[in-house]
Amino acid sequence: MTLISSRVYGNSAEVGGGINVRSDSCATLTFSTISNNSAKKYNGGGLIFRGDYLEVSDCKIIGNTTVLNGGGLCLYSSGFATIINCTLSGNQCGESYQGGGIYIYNSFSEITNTIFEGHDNYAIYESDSDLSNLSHCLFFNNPDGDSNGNFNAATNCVSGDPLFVDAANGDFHLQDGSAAIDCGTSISAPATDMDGVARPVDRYGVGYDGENEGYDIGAYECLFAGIIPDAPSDVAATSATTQSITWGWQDNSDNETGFTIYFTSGTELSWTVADTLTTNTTSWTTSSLAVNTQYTLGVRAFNNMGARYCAQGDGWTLALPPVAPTLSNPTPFSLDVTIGAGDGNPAYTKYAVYCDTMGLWAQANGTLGSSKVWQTAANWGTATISGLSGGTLHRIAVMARNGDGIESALGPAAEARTQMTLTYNAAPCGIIEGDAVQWIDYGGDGSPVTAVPVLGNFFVDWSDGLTTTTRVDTNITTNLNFTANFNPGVAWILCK
Ligand SMILES: [Ca+2]
Ligand SMILES: [Ca+2]
Ligand SMILES: [Ca+2]
Repeated sequence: MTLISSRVYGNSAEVGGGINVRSDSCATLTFSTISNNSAKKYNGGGLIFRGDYLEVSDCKIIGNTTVLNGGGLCLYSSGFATIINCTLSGNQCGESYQGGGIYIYNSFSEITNTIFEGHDNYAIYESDSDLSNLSHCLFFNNPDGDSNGNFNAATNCVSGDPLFVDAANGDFHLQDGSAAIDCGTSISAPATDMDGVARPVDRYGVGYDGENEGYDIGAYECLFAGIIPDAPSDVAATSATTQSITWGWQDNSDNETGFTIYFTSGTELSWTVADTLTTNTTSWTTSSLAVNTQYTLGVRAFNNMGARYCAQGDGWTLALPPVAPTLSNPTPFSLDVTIGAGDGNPAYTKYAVYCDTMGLWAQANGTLGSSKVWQTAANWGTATISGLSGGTLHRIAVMARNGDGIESALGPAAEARTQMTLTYNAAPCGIIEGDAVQWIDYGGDGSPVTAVPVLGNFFVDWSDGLTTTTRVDTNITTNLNFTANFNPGVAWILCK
């Protein structure tokens, strides 16, 4: 089951007042509110989970009730549940039962970056020991205790007023000064909050400060509108050479002190500051880069109050034009092509092979076509390009493209001549002894052939006027075709 941007409100059932996820099931809930549901006979006011895998993120679970255990949620003999960046408030279990917010029985769970406010009989109650991890959660106003302590780990949790904007009327956004601000972890945190606001917004001097810090606990990230600069957007490479990339972005703030630049190869942004730029800067160039390589740029706008998330974009340097290929093994209709080594491009660079004389591109199977086919040099290997005209000096060149699909110029062409065909035919009443069809390199010599008449007939001449029965053609520079003629002798009628 997947529940996105939904509201489950005011339902009742014997078990699992709002949602009942039964065994052998999985469920994902995000951007959703489960409120004012009630379980009239058993566990799980808002939701009971007895399946294999549950993920609840960026959700509000508010004011649900049950007569037994788990006012908000009940995890009951289930597989694994992960609950992250949720806000639980005012859920209630039955009197003399446990877990106003969450009740966990014989289940594994990971509960992170979540607010528990206004629950009695423990905000979280785990009936077993050491099956669940609890970290970076906020507890406030849970009179019987935050948890019964049976957690495998409970780390980095905080106490304090979340300062909801207006909980009584269902507004669980955080106000400036909330104890939830910047006390969450970035690990596994959803990229946006329940409103779709990108995390994190780091308020300097509050909670965790620094790069990739400032994640709030709960379903909402506190925005500090007008205080902390809005993040830039549209980070992208605007131009590139084989060794440099110029980046651009949109400056969305009018209150920034400057921009912090992060730069790395690959797509995983390493949180190392590469540069700091002044107000209203919208471009940055970096050089001395590797050829045909992907890089990522991150940009944060900051002032003395803080910074929002890091906007990111990636781009590629260009591929170098290839060197000339190596041509070998000519036949009258094909050449073998090997892409030249040492052009300076990385091995994952893709190439297309162009036959200048035919005006066509090599296809993956070696035939020629009008469209480019891109493969690495290793994938091309030694490709036999067929469909070439015989006895022709062919020019073959190679083009490279980078990982972003930007093509280089064609490299220099290599030249090689396809072979010539030397063909000997016999007119009626005779045969050819020797190789009647010969493939000859340009300027090469053929092997001897002899015109032999059928018994009772006589050899006359070859079609080029030669009268010796045996001939050897030499210094072949074009396709040649000769026919041996025989006389109409006694047996002519028979053999015709
Ligand atoms: Ca902070
Ligand atoms: Ca924050
Ligand atoms: Ca600005």
